[in-house]
Amino acid sequence: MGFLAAILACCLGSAVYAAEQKNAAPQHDFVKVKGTQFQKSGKPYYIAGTNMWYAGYLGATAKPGNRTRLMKELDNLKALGVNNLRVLAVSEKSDINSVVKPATTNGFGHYDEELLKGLDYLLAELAKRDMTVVLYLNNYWQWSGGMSQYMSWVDGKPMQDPNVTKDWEGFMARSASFYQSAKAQEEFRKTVKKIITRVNTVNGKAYTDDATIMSWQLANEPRPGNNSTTDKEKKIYVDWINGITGYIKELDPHHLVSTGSEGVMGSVRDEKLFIDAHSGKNVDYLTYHMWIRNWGWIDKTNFAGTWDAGWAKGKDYLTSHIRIAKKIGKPIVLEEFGLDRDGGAYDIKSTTHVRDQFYQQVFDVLWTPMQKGEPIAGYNFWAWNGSARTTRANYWWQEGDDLMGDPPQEEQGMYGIYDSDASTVAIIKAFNTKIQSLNK
Ligand code: IFL
Repeated sequence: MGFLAAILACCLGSAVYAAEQKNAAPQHDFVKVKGTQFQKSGKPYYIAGTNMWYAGYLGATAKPGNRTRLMKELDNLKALGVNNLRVLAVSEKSDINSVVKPATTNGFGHYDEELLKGLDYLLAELAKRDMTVVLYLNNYWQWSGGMSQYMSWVDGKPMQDPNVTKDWEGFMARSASFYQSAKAQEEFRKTVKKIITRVNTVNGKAYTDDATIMSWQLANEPRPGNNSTTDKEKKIYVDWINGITGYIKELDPHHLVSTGSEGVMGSVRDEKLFIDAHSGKNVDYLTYHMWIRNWGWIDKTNFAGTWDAGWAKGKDYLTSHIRIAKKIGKPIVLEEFGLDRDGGAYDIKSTTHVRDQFYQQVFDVLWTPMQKGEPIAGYNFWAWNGSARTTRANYWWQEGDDLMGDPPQEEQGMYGIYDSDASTVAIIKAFNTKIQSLNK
């Protein structure tokens, strides 16, 4: 204990001081941005990560919690060299089919404490394994309620399931109306505050002091609107990002803040908008996602015939965003990408030859700039299904089923990696070993 600390201990009372010391993470343990890279404990910190949106759910004591499974999954991921998870922090209750049930928030101000304790448990278990987590606080898509459920609570109109209506344009406009709703923003800020200022019931740490949290993320894939987004709506979106990131930094100045954006494709294909959305002083790094099949660049029923042209676009998307990050002078993380099993099958027994090739090619593209110290700071694949299994003949999730990386708005087994997908897992492990060699 230094001289100043000794005086403090004397003046504050040693018990209080000791408690504060226990809770306060030393500054250098937080993941920080240095130039266009991350650092942790004074060393480079490249992300070798996965998406596991449901990891907090598994931490709950009662169903859908499954702590035994959670620990097994974390051990498996650790053994694969995974050092970071991207996880949903909070969900909103909705009655439509494609939304996960139960939810953290059951109407404005009504939180499910058991699910929040699940998040506490997850953080405590990640800390034991020296892993970090990106926690997103909302969702542009419906599978966790998200922005459109906020709007339903605001105006009382029922949430529309775009899986049923097929009106994705209408759905996106509804989600984006969230940015303009004073009531939705007021309630969102309350929830953000509730989560960020929480004290972990498992290990006693204030979330604000917990270096296990790498970043607060505004939402999963926030977009400015649908394909008819106006300039005015683009400005509203950028203003929203600047406002809410500033609010988060006021609550918690130590943690990084990110948007969860898909990149230019999630910015109505407007590169300037993507740049504007990530140039604010409280956005610490850029995020992007690469969805080669969702965006129609390849056809899952004709991989052979569409691969070359589709992959050319994918590769360009990967590298062009690293250039954008360089221009802005911040790190960037490829925090989602994935591909179907062969032929677009969902069955766990189907092959994954093209997916394996795709993962390898993505990793090869990332590795060269990583080695050169360019702004690409890591990746999270989408997603970890681990030991989850579906018994549904139609592959659609129902309440009570195993939770897996494929969320309830999509067929179970579509993009997620099972622990039995040995060839894909081996490719991931090999790349993670290379990445970890940089973290020294
Ligand atoms: O499941 C989807 C998820 O909502 C997302 N991006 C794409 C995933 C696969 O379609 O964030």
